[in-house]
Amino acid sequence: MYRLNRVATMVFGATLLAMLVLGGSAFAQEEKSVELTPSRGSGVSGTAILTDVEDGVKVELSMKGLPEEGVKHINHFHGGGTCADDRDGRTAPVTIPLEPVVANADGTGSETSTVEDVTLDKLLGDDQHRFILLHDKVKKGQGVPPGISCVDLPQRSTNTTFENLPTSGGVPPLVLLVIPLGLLLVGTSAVLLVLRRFIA
Ligand SMILES: [Cu+2]
Repeated sequence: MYRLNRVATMVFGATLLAMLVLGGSAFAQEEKSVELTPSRGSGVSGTAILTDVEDGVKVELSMKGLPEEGVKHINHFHGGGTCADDRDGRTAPVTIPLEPVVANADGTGSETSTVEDVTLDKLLGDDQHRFILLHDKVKKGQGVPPGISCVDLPQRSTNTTFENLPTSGGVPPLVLLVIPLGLLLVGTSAVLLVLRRFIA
């Protein structure tokens, strides 16, 4: 009786710990990498890595092929359109500004921003088409300069009216981990409870 209780406690404890560790790391590692491609013949391309962090989503932009050293390139999330629209001259509005990218001598440039109070799921799964757009050099009196590099963000939500992008991820990995571990926990506890009653 005493031993069985101890075993039950240990199994329960170990399973709980595994759930926390696996669940926690799955959350921390949730990230999405997308490639920006040149617009308007700019030759400017790059990578954006979006990562779920504690207070929001971290956005790391790494560009190459920037034409002029020291030039500051503003860039944003835009919502309600696509890169194709922008390339056709119909640019959807800015929804989230990011830190500017400043060009190095070799044409590279990067920035890191944290979009607060949002999750990757929400950013990718909301009911708006979002894209990241990097703009040309700001000139006085010109307003927002044209986009020179762009990427459409994948949308993984199914409960929206926008259906022209295939849903990719399905159930998030965290849920996939927690469900079997939860079942294991419940199952083990139940077996041990029955065993305990049976022996006692
Ligand atoms: Cu913009």
